[in-house]
Amino acid sequence: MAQRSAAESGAGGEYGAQNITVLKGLEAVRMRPGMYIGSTSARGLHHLVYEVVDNSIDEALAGYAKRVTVTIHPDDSISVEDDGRGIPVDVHPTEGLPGVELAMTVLHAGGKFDKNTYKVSGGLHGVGVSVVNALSDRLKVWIKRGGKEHYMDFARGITQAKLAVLRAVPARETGTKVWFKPDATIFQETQRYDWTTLASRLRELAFLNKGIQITLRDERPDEGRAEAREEVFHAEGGLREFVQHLNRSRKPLHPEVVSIDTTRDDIGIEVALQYNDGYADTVFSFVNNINTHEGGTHLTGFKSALTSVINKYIEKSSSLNKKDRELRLSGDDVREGLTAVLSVKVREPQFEGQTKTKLGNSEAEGAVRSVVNELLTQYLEEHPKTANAIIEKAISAARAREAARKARDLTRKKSALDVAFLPGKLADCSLSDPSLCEIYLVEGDSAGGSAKQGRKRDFQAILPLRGKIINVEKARFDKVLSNEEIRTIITALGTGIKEEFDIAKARYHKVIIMTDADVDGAHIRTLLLTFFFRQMPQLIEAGFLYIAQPPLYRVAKGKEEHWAYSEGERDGYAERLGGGGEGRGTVMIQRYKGLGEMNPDQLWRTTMDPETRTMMRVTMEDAVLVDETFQTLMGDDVEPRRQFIESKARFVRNLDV
Ligand code: 0RA
Repeated sequence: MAQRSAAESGAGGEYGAQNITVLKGLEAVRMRPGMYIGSTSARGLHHLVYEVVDNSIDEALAGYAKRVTVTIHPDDSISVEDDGRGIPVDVHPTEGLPGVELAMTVLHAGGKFDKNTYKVSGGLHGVGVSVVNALSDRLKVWIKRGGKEHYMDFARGITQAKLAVLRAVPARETGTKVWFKPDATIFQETQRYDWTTLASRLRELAFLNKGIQITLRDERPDEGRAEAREEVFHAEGGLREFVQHLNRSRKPLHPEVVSIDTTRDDIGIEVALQYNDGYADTVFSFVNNINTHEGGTHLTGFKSALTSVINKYIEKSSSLNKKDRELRLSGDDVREGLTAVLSVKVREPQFEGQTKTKLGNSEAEGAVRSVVNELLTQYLEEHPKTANAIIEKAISAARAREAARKARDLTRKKSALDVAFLPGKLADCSLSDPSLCEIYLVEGDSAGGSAKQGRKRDFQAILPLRGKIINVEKARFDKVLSNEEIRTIITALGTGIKEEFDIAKARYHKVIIMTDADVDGAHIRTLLLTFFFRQMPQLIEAGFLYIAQPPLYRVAKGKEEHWAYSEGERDGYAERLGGGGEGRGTVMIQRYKGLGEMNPDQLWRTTMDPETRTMMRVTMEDAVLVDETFQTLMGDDVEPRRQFIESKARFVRNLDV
């Protein structure tokens, strides 16, 4: 409602029928922003930038723009500038408004005035820059085109200044600059842009779209830094460089990155891969620059072709003995130690799945499969050294798995993960509806004891973890499975694992990691997150994984007590209690190093009571960033890990509240 009255009184004069339609459209965006940008949390705030950047990337992919610059201004407003053709400014023959005004005020107007341009952005983004306009307190656009600089101004989606020419410029100077300030009444949770989040997405875009130069500037003042922070992302090597970057702290098994870049059936297909000496499989897939966390047809095509090509190569290898030649490798075998990026560009992507990040287009499967089949076969034939390194790795993976299979009594292994054999230390809840139930994975017996006493036993289960949790980044799957704590967790969750994983069998819809607020706690939390990220990503995708937030301090005076979750909060409470001067007694500040220091009632009130607790939900929003984080944390380099753990709180970046 507020926007309508603003429109009526706003500059710009008469409003005809078409303007009312426009207002209704943008009003809908302001009423239900989540429908258009997913959420109004930090994630949605950053989405605004990606939306505007996507338009510039499209202009670059069409062959016109070479540079994109994103600037974070001191007030957390953003500008995105490119050197493309400039958004059209001529008046649309039927709509009666300049192209730029249509783009900024009509939902999905993006390609309307330029049907021939091949637009790749879509799906999660691609809702159109008008959505950014609707959700910005203010948005301004400058366009250099046809020897003139044009300007328009909007407030909450409503035109404030009609298109005007500011000045003459040399005709060869063209481009678009969009500046916007997100509306704080919409983005109530946070208005602050995170450098690392933006940098990681822009770096990814530079890898995915070779040749484009993307600059990120941060003009916000920072202690000890006079100059604006700036980083330029630019990858002439595209996906090859992406894979090198992902493998930078891993040991590659062959020097060159294998890559494919071609078009089939109107689908652009790019693949790059390189094996390393680790055990994890790190395969990222993208469709039109969007990370397809849930995979889809393109990924299926890639995986099946990879398995088939490697099996065929082994079959034909005269250098192998007969026994090896007859091996049949599984998908897991051929993906052990694999780092790969698959990027496809599809004209009309169909996104499916829970988070709409799964490609549904059936034609993509066959196109990717046949391209990878042909070109990877050819590559291996032409590069026997690389081929040998790859098949050696895959054969050793298959051998290890087979040996482990034989050594283990299969039926016993199965029953050990069966819910009928629930671990004795699990204090289960009494309700049986999983959607109501939650399980706390608690570090240590003493905290486990407090949690058991403090919990509501009808819906809260407690699983104390006391042994060492294996680092899944450094061990093969069967070794991971032999880890006592991991088996206990899998059994308690009831979902099974790997091929047998079934989210429908989850016994709890909230799995809550609760560890101490110290270095050891951060380490255990990281080990658990790594396990879930690598072995049960579906649990994270379903939104079932959480991190408990126990308080760091108790600030009390007399009968009044407060729980502080940061030093700032602690000081705030201390000042309030101390400054009042009226109450008797002194202000007591107690620091909680471990959960075990809280009594059961305190643990319940501060950390476990659904009415009052704060928890962080773990998301897969940026799997690439998460992968990097885990590499830093779990890889062989000790120093970055030490630094990282000591600055514990950084972890929060990968988590959504
Ligand atoms: C459609 C047509 C043309 C340019 C653009 C869109 C365009 C949009 C954006 C958004 C940000 N930067 C942009 N750069 C270009 C040009 C059509 C023509 O010149 O014939």
